[in-house]
Amino acid sequence: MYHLLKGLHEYLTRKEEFSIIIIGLDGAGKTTLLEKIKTFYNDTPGLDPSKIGPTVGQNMGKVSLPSTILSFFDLGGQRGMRSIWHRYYDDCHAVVYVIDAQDRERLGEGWEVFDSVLSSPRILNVPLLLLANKQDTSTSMSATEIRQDYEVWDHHRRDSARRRYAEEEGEEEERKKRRIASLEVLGVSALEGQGVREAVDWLFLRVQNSRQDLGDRATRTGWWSR
Ligand SMILES: Nc1nc2c(ncn2[C@@H]2O[C@H](COP(=O)(O)OP(=O)(O)O)[C@@H](O)[C@H]2O)c(=O)[nH]1
Ligand SMILES: [Mg+2]
Repeated sequence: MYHLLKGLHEYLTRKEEFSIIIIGLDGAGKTTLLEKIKTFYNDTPGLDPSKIGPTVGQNMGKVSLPSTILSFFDLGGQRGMRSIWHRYYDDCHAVVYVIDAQDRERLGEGWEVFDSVLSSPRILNVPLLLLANKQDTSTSMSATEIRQDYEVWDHHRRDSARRRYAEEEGEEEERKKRRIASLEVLGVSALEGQGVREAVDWLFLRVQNSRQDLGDRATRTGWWSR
């Protein structure tokens, strides 16, 4: 009887788990963001920013919210590591792309990598959040400026592709355009925490809402939680 009741209790109080990947160029602030999320939501605080070195492989952090667990995977952003991002695409429920809003010199490189993420059909219907990080610095671009910068960059890319191949845009481009139009861009400071709760709230709501669309993704247990 005890086991039956225990089982029933576990079943009724079980939390749904969603996996969220945090990607972006190296130095964008992904690990600092993950550690800040841990500090805000968990009893044990995350690492102090002064203790964070370049990420080799992945870092993981779980956050427990009402009826939901969000598992964040911070993936290394160096060139060599970007090639493994796609392995996480099939099992993730949301994607966070972090951009360093202060580093104007690397914005183009950041957009190229962002563009390749947007082009991946496997995360086409997964909520995507663009974070303009380092808002605490006086020289950073705002979320609105970051969105505009990406739109201008994307416009140039499409223009030059059209000129080079002299052809009409295909279905993939149309999909990408729709995705960009509905893209959420938020300004944050991973270091000081400004905007971080809003970003987690957005993710929480979006993974709940897109649960039906994603169907089996939500109920399937990812290989990482085995
Ligand atoms: N000023 C400022 N610096 C940040 C912020 N987030 C990260 N950094 C700094 O940017 C550098 C790279 O951060 P890290 O989290 O290791 O980036 P990652 O390679 O994307 O994981 C470190 O020196 C961080 O302290 C932020 O919001 N504001
Ligand atoms: Mg890192």
